[in-house]
Amino acid sequence: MSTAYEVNFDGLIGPSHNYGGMSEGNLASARNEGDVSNPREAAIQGLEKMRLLVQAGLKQGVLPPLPRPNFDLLVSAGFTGSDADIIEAAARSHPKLLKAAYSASSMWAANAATVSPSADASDGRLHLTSANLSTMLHRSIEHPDTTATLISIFGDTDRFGIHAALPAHADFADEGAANHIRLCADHGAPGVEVFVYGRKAGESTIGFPARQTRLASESIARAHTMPPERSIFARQARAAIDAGAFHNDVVCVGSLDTLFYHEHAFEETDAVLQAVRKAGEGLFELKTVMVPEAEVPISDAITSYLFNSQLLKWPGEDRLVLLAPLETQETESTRAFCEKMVEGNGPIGRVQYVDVRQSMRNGGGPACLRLRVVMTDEELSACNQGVLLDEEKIDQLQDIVAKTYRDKLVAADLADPAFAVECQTAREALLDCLGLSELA
Ligand code: SUG
Repeated sequence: MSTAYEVNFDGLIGPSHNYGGMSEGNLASARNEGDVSNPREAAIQGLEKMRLLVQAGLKQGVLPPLPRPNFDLLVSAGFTGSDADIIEAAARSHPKLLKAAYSASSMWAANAATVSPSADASDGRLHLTSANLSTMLHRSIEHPDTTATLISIFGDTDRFGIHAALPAHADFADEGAANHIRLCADHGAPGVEVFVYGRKAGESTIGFPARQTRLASESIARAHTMPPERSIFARQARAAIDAGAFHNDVVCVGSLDTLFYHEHAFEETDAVLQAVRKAGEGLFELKTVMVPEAEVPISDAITSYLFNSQLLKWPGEDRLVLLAPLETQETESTRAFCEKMVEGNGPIGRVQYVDVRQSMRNGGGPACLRLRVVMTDEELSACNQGVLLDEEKIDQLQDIVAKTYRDKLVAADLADPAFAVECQTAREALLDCLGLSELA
């Protein structure tokens, strides 16, 4: 077994971060629609979270914001002429479409792709499949640029398998790592991958959309050459989706040998746990922390984002650390649960709170903001070094953000063609800093 690290690639929050109210079934997105956003503060909050991990000695990477507005979307909708003509016409006749074209939603990197480390895959390569995000229009436009970004970072095809998104049909709806859990003894050891889905292909559901299908999950497991005996398919509880858990990572997080989940996260919890234990026989002993509804009602789990936390092996600490949003500390039931949990002798020994409020108000907590990529030393050396962060690089990125991002943005601002130029200038400076100018 080679040494491997969990590298967290966070989505760098883009200059067009705004509260569009565009995600049905995501309660925070609906609640904050039309509010004034602060892209500068959002990006700084995200970078400070990355800094915390760098300071702890963890490996941290970053994914740049995607080009916004997405002119391909606007051109597909029949708008023509210069960039300014397109923006002005879209603002007049279809402002909602312009909002979608401007969405900074790629910040939620947990939805960028599904990742299977080389220790899991039969072909010994590290696999990433871009998510088609086909359920929400503003997210469905991410994947071509995401795939291009992944190719720029993980270009060595002998080591990395980068897969384009699945077909953009409802049967293949895929939201990436937000519905995927990897359990193992050690990051570099073979693991069991749990693919969580909300519906089957062809199945119609009522209520909030189920954004992941079993067919999509199975297709990804096949493409990643996952051994069937270490691939588990688990159904997300319908009640959780209807309560606002639009992704499984809103009610569950797993890391190493530990699964931290809400009582109502899965449709058949016992069967899921039993399948994981069986698949993990000889590899690891599953540890579970179940949060009962009686202590934390699912509605509190969703508003506080208790589970949308990063569960980390923190250098120098024996037990895992839960990096949770401040909202978890401010919600009585979740704070009380966390206090009790760390006093016990379970696998999670500390909870640390971080401020990612700008993202939270669109339904994205600490876990949404990062894509976990387990990488060996050789894989780390083979990837684009420019996206791996140290504090100096974080300072440089923060300087660019401070100089090029606005601190106030409302929907009406999107109608101004000058804002498109502003977004482009900011992105080019960021790409340059990250050694990714080829993406400009
Ligand atoms: O897809 N919000 C995102 C939040 C994604 C959170 N990701 C994870 N749980 N992994 C979504 O619903 C809202 C954008 C807006 O309304 O402006 C949004 O897209």
